[in-house]
Amino acid sequence: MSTPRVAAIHDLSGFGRCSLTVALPILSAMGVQCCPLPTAFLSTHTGGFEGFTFLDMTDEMPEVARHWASLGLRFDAVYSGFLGSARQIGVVEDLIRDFRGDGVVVVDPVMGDSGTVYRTYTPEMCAGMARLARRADVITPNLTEAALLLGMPYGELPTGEAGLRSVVERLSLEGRRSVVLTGAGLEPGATGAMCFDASTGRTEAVQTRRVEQDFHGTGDVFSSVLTGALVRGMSLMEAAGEAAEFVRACAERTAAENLPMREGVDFEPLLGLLTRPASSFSDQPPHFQRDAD
Ligand code: PXL
Repeated sequence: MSTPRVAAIHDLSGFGRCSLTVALPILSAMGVQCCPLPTAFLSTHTGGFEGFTFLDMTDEMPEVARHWASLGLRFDAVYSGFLGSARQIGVVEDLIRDFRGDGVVVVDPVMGDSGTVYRTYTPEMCAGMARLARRADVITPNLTEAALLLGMPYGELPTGEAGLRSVVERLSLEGRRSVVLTGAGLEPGATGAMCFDASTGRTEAVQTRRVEQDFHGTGDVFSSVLTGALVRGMSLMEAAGEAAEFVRACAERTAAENLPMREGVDFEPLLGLLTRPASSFSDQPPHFQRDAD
């Protein structure tokens, strides 16, 4: 199998582990080539830091797309996340049209968390994100983003297993789009995702132990593992299970270390969990060079 290739359309934040600084190492560890297309360059992410810089890359993005098209590039997935301007919605729609081919389109409709919209997101951007999400094969909203996509107040989102099932089914565009709703716990002490798989028409939950502390960027970690697993041929449910377990392992480790929430999860030492041993890439036994006697 040739190395799968993903176009990753997210911001690059210098400090605070999210978006591209998460997607690049995770996809690489999974044996997937990650081609970054930054939507903005920030000194840090916008959650919990004051005075961050923000360089909007909107004008550069169509130029990158033009060059990629001239090279005849194709991607096994187009994977988008945090966007830097309302105008980028149209740019990403064009990118999806031009590069989706037979690949999968994963849109993480990044807009907010814990009932609050992120600082740089305007109502126009949120409306645009809902439009962009219509082009996706798979969307990965958290509960806040699900409420925004459904146009309902966060506090009125249905809860419990039946409620969460109804949310993903309503978000599925009558069964045409897969939905992985993150941060969906079915009982105290559990968390995970409620998933609607458009290829089977089934709704199922994946659950794991909940780490009580929240960390920045876990949605990006989750969606990056999910995208890598999908392009490596896993089913949606298997991919969601991998993503949920990796996020849990990262959050457990980070909670034990008492790191500040805004620094994200300390995932780097755990990247090996996503990598198959090098020997599994070969049917030859390892060859050792011996010194001549
Ligand atoms: O993790 C989502 C995210 C991505 N990128 C930037 C952010 C956030 C959330 O705050 O600020 C720049």
